[in-house]
Amino acid sequence: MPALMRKCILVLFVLTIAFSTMIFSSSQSSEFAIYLDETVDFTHDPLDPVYLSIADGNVVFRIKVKSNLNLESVYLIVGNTEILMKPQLYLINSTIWYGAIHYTGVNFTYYFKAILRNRTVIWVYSDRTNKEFYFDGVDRYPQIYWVRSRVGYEIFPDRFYNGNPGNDYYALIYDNLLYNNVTKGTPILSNWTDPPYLPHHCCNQYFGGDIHGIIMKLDYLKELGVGLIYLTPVFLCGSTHCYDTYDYYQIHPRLGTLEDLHILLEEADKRGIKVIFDFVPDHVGLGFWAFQDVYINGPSSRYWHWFTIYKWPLTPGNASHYRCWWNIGSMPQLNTTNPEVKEYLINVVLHWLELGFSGVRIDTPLDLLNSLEFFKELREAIKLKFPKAYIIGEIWEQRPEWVNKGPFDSLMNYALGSILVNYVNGKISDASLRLSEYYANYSVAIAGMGFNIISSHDTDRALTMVGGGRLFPKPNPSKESVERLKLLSTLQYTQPGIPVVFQGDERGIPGVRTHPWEEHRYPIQWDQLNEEVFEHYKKLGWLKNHLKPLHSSIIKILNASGAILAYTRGYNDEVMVIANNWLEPAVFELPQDLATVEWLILYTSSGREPVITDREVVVPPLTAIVLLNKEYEQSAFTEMPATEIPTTSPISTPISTPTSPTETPITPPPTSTLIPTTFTQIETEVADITGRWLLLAATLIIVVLSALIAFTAMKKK
Ligand SMILES: [Ca+2]
Repeated sequence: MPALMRKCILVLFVLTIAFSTMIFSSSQSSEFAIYLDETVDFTHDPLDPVYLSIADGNVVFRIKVKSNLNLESVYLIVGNTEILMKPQLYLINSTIWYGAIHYTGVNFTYYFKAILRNRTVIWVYSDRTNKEFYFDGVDRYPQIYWVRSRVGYEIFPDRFYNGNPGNDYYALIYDNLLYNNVTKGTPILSNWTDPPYLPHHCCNQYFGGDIHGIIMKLDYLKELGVGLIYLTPVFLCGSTHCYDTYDYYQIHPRLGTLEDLHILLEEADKRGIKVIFDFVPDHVGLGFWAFQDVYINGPSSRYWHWFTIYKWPLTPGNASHYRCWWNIGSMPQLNTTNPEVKEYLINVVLHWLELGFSGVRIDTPLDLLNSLEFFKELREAIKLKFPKAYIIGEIWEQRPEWVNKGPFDSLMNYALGSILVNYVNGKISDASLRLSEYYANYSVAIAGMGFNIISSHDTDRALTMVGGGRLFPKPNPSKESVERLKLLSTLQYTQPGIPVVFQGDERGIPGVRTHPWEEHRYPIQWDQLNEEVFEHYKKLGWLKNHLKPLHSSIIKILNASGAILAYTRGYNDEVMVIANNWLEPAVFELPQDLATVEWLILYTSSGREPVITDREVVVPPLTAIVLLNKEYEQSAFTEMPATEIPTTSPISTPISTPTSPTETPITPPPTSTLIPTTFTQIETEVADITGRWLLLAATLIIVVLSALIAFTAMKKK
C-alpha cells in the first residue's frame, strides 16, 4: 500500500473518530427551540383568555398545535415543575392541549416542551428576546364560582302558577292595547285551563300567574335541584311577556308587590336558590312614563332626547313616527347614547341587585344604538359594587368577543344547545368536532359560567325539538321522542356551566312556537305530568348538584364520530359521558389512558345498561351514560347519598341538607399530574441517543465511500 494512501486512510479514520465524538457530545441534535412570533404551528397568547384564564381557582393554560406535527406529548414548564398537558379539543387541523396549576395571584414566566412521535423535542418560547411567556398574576376576568354547580330554571310568571287570583285583574288595566292607537283590541283575562285565544295568546291573554305562585312552588323547584331562577320581566309593563316596560322601578301589580318580591328572594335564599332578573334596556312600552311625556308635550318634554322621534304629534303604535325595536310600534327604542338615559338604566340594574337579585339577564343587547360601549360601562358599574353578580347577554350565536374579556359573563348559549339538539336528532355526524370548535372559542373560565339554555319562551319546547310534537289539540309524544329528550338533557346537564330548563320542560310538555299561537307558552297544567321525564330531571339535578367534576370548568372532548359523542369532565377525567344517538347499540373504543380505568355507572338516560370492557363501551340505543372513575368514588361527591353510590337511583333516598353550592374554588389538580423531571430527562436522552446512532451510521457510510473513491483514484494514477 502506497504511503500516500496509508496517510489518506489514517486522516479519514481520525476524522471519523472526531466527528463521532462531536455527534455524541452534542446535546442539540434532536432538540430545537421555536418562537411563537415566527411560527404558525403553535398558538398561545398569555393575554388572550382563550389561552390563559383563571377557572376553578386554577390558572388554565391552553396551546393550539397543528396536527401535522404529530405530537406525542406537551409539557407546561413553570420554574422547575413540568406539567403534563392533555389534549382537550380536536379541531380540523389542530389540537388544543390544556394544563393547569393552582392560582396564587403571583406573577411568573413559563414555556412549553413538545415531544414529537419521532422523539424530537421542541422548546416552545414566546420570542427570541424574552424567550419565556409572562403571566402577571392578575385575574382580569374573575369567574363567578357560585354559578358552576347549579341548575337553572326559567320562569315566565304569567304562565307558571297563580298564587293570588286577587291581583289578576291588574293585567287588563295596563295592557298595551289600551295605549296603542294603531293596533286595536281588548286584552283577555282567562282561567288557567282555558284554551289559547287567538291572536291574543302570545301577548295579551293573561292567565294570572304571579310571584306568590313562584313562592308556592319553591319546594317543587328544590326537588328538581334548581339553584338559580331566571325570572323573565316582572316590572310594570303592557303585555304577558313584559318585555315592554312602563316603569323599571315598579313590580307589576298583576305579578305582586315589592313585599312579595322580598319574600320570594328570602324564601329562595333559604333553599339555596338564587334569582336573576330580566332587564330590557333597548326599548320600553307605550305606557312608559317618559314616552307618555313626549307624546303629550312634544319637543318641550324634558325626555324628548330619550327617544328618536321622527314626527310629532306622534301616534302611539305607529313605528314610522319614532324609532322602534325591530320596527314594532308598541316598543319605542330608548336613545341609549344619551348620557342621562344611560345613567338612568345603569341605576335601575344597581337598584335591583341591591335589593337581592344575584344577577341580570339582558334582553337583546346587540340592538342597542351604542351596544358595546353601553355594556362595558354597565359591567364596570355592576362589578364595582357586586363583583359576584352574574351578567348574561341574550346573544344566540357564538360571539366570544362578548364574553372572553367581558362585558358579559355568559351569553344565552343557544348555540351550544343547537349542536346538542342536532346531534340528538341525528342531523350531524361530527358533533365532537362542533363541540370542540365551540369550546375552542371560549376561555375555560367562560365555559365554566355558561348559561346553557336549549329551550325558552322564545323557542319550541325541548321535547318538541326532538320530535315530541304539539301540545294541541292533545299532546302525544312518542316513546322515542321522550328517549331523545332524556338523552338531550343528560348532555345539557353534563356540560360545564349551568343547565337552564324552561318551565315545564321537566314535565314532558311539548309545544311548538308558531306566532301567534305560541303554544309553548301555554300555562303549566299541574295535574298533568310525565313521571318518567320528571324523575329523570330530578336525577340529573342531583348529579349536577353533587358530582364535583361536573362543577369544574373543564370538558375534554374525546375523539369519536358517527353515533357516538363522548367527553370527560374534571381535571383528572373523573367523569366520562358517552352518548349514542342511533336506534341500535354503538361501540365506543376507549382511548388508551381511559381504558385502564375502572368505571362505575352513575346514570344511564334510557335505563338500559352499557357493556364496558377494558377496551370499549357498548352504548345502548338513544342513551347517554354517565360514568365515574372508581378511584374518585369517595371524593367526587359533595355529599354522599345515604345508600351506596347511586348506580341506579341517586335520589331514591331523601337528601338531608339543602344544596348550597360551594363559593370556594374547587380542588386544584393534584400533584399526580406533575411529572417528575427525571422521567422526561430519560425520555429526552433516549431520543437523543437514537438520533446520534443514526448520524454515526451515516458518517461511516460517507467515510467508506470516500475511501473507495480515493483508492480508485490512486489505482488510476
Ligand atoms: Ca294572580
